[in-house]
Amino acid sequence: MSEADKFLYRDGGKVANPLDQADWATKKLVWIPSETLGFVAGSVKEEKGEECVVELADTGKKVTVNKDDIQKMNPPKFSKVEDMAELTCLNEASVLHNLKDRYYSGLIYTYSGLFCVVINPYKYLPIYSENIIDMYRGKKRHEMPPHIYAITDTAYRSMMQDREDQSILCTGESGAGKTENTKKVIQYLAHVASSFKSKKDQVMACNHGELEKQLLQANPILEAFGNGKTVKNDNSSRFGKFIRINFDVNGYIVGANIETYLLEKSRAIRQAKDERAFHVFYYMLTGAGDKMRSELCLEDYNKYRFLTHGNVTIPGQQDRDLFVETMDAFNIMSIPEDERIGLLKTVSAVLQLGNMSFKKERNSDQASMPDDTAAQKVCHLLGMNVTDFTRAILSPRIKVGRDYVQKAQTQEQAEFAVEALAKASYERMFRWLVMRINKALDKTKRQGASFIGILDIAGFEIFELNSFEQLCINYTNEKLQQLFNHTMFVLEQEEYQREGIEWSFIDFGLDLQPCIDLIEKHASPPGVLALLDEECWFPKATDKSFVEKVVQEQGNNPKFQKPKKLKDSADFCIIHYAGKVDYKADEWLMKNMDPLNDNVASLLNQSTDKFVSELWRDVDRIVGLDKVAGMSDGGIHGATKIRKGMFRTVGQLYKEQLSNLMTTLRNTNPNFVRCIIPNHEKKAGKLEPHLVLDQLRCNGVLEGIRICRQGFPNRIVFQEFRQRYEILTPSAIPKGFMDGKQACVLMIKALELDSNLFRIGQSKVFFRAGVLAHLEEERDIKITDIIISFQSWCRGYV
Ligand code: AD9
Ligand code: MG
Repeated sequence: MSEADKFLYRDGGKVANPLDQADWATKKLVWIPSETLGFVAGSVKEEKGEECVVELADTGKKVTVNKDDIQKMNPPKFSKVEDMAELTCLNEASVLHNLKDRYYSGLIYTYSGLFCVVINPYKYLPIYSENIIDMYRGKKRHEMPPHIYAITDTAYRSMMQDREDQSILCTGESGAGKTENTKKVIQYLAHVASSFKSKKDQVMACNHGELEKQLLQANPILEAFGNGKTVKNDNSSRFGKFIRINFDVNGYIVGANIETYLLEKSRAIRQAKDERAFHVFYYMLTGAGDKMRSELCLEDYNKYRFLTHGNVTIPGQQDRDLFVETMDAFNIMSIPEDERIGLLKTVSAVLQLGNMSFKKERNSDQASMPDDTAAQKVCHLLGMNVTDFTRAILSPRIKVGRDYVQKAQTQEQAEFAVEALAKASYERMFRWLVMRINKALDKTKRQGASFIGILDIAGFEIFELNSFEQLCINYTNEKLQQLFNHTMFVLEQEEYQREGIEWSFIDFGLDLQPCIDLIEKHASPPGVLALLDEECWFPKATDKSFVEKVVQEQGNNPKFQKPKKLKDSADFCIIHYAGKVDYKADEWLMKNMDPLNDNVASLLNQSTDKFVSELWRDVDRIVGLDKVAGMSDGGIHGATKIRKGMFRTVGQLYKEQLSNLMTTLRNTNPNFVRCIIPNHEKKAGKLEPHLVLDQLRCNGVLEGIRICRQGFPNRIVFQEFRQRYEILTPSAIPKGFMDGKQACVLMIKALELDSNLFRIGQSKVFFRAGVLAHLEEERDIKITDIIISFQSWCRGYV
């Protein structure tokens, strides 16, 4: 047995001991809810109407519980089962128990029907080497233990065989392992696709090698600029991404493309306690040599106001080395020196913007800037004239009616403008970087025959109070869950049709539509995002007037709940499929408008620095309108009347991006990977049951089981059914040969099952949830009887 095997195979696939099996049947083992452990095992001693007396397995204590709270335990042969869809007793307790059992044995991947569930091990496991990749290559899912490689290989093979585009969707809460698993998918594909090299194909192979290297290097670059330390994860992705890898008809990678979503740009200017800004800030400040330091006007950590907590380090991480690695990655990506410096200058300028400080003038509300050292540095880095820049911040030209007037700003407005500028610069730089990476990854310009897309995006977020960012991410997850439910519905339906059985399966995807409508519907009545947009166009609107509109339009929507009149409490509540979420609408108008001082934007557009002017190239499209949002009177920092249709809100842009993503995903065969965080202490070998249960609820695994139970979740091929259960119907089948289906029909008749409990298909018998478990129990009782009589026969014989 290799070192990796024990992290892949369950106890060498041991067959359950028949005595254990008998024990399970006679003791009537069940799970009952426990506050600390999720569920505890017990044995049913007595049944009294709606209640049962259960003896707890660990303490021997007897408790009385309601029958509805009891969940049946699976027979021991299902111990650490690789696909939980096979469980005869398909319930929450068994799913949790199985995941936990496997996790404590070092088995982090488990299937649950269409899902692959993975629990973060928080330690190195030897299961990601090239040897392991080779083991998984070309194997069918059931031939190998569960693994992200198995999912990837299945996707790759289906793509090659059926010419159908594929997607792999990783979701989960922060720190659950989405990004790590995404990287493994790419590692697998890069390895498998480049192994196609043949001697005569060397020129191509060479190109492929380079492309794959670049593909693998895209991640460290994106992580340097888009990840940061949070309290939950030292390497938390502060953006979502969809990586699309294109393949030609031979299975070679011909190119790739990355789309990113919702970068948390506010991290560039402010960080919570124990958190960091984006990694690149620290890499740059620690790693830059003297020459670069002066070129970039770098200062000490504690000189920057935007680095809220100075130099926060990450245990075990060398920012200096990572700076070198990032620069190497740029090299491999063929991003030349001048572009690298351009990027870093922008990073430095973002930091420097935070050091511009304003004061209120003594005799008026006007802001002044007593010291322009920081402004000079900003202008040096960004190629602007410092007088123009200062004027643009302190007294920009604003359109009033048909004329432009110069409007002095208050201290608050000037500070706001600078922060908005810093965030916008960082975001634009990130977008440019993604564009640049895409240019490198797509240089063959060859349209692939088909693709595999990998989505790494945050799962449902339910905090005490939730803001606009959570609404966007929860809206995304609502749509992804709808896709899952619908896929499951389609696949089940196809299976039932193939087997020619009667069915009336409901499309549970439809269940989610009311909540999705509540968020995204355009009109009659308009949803939350549309109402937010409407308020943004409305002069003098406030977050409060927005909430009033939502309540007015959606107050009676069953997925919506009005605010409770409590201080500091939520403004409204949306009933997402993962649970009730309280939203607080503070700053939503501002977040949705994302206003920017267009005077500064125009200066940047005309920057003497080629890189900077390119970042702001499109600026004419968003400014020069009446938008001068931001900085005049009234409303949200005075968005003066804005011409509708010219300016796009954050909500609108995201809705459109998500809609494109969903269209792409709907045209693929989706593979769902649910990442689970086992505890919030980043500890290996510790699983908190309730934390895991909550996630199973949010990520649809439990919902999947509920849906399964509406149909015929257990299915068994005729031959196996006969082999296993003929013992229950010894005289049903006449001697001699009999066709499998016919034999099953006779057996089922002899079992006297209600006709609603089963369907007989072309190759399998289908059962409602729990029926097979019952047959299994009966079989065990029969076997126990046989064993007991055999034992007494032996004794008599002796
Ligand atoms: V976030 O939403 O971006 O904050 P992710 O992406 O879900 O989050 P990530 O993949 O970054 O989480 O994993 C968090 C940490 O858990 C990693 O930095 C690793 O230290 C650890 N981890 C996750 N998966 C594995 C694994 N399969 N093997 C070993 C792992 N360590
Ligand atoms: Mg991540």
